[in-house]
Amino acid sequence: MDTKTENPSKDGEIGHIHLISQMITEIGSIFSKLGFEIVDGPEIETEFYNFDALNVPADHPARDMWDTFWLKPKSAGKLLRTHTSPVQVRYMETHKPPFAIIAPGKVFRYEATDATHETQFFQAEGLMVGKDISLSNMKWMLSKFFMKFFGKQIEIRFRPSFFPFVEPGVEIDMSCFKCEGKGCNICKQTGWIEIMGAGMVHPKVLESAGINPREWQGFAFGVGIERLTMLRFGIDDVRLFYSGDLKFVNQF
Ligand code: 2U9
Repeated sequence: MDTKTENPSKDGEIGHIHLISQMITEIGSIFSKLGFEIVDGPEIETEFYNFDALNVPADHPARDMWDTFWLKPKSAGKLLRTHTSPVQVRYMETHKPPFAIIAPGKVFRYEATDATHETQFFQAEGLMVGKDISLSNMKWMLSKFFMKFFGKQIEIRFRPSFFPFVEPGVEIDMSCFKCEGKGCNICKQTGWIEIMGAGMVHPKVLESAGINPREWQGFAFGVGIERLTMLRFGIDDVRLFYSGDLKFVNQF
């Protein structure tokens, strides 16, 4: 063997793409085929893009929905984004409707970790703005997404909910992909699984990004990528993704 040209770094096993990265790619590809453009933006954001532009005023109790990491000094108004919505606000400011975008990305919440909460996690948020867009358009779109992601027909249902940036706001349940509604341990015997939040974009949010809400409407939704992945693969603790345990990572 010619020892001079031997490359020890080529020996042994090579790594592979982390499960969450695989899922981000897959989610992006499903929505691309549905006509959505994939967009991204900064992880350090301003209070304006993360909160004010989304109809979450300072000193309003709604802000308490997001436990925020502020950069010092807090008075400078910089933070780690608590959702990827600011990406979509920036997009709306610079693009004319109609459009459909999906913003996957890392978000941060200043809260205690447990089996279903991490201080850093990934979200995908979608936004479609056009003429006469309604919640039925969203229901069709999301049903297609779930069918492709879980590989089978899935029913979805809406329950009324509140998020400051949408009106009306809904919480979305999917029919249990495991028992198909009969009741099992995954859906806690209900046949339904809470999976995402969504709604019609609040007129104030469109307006603050320079879009006339009397002319254009839009739906928006947000989903946790780890949560989707845990359901699909039957993973019971979100902390496993980032534990660095190769016995876990190498299964996917
Ligand atoms: C714009 C306007 C509206 C995005 C939305 C939710 C409801 C929601 C959560 C799901 C689980 C966050 O990851 S999570 O904790 N999200 O419930 N997200 S409506 O609404 C938008 C986004 C952008 C401009």
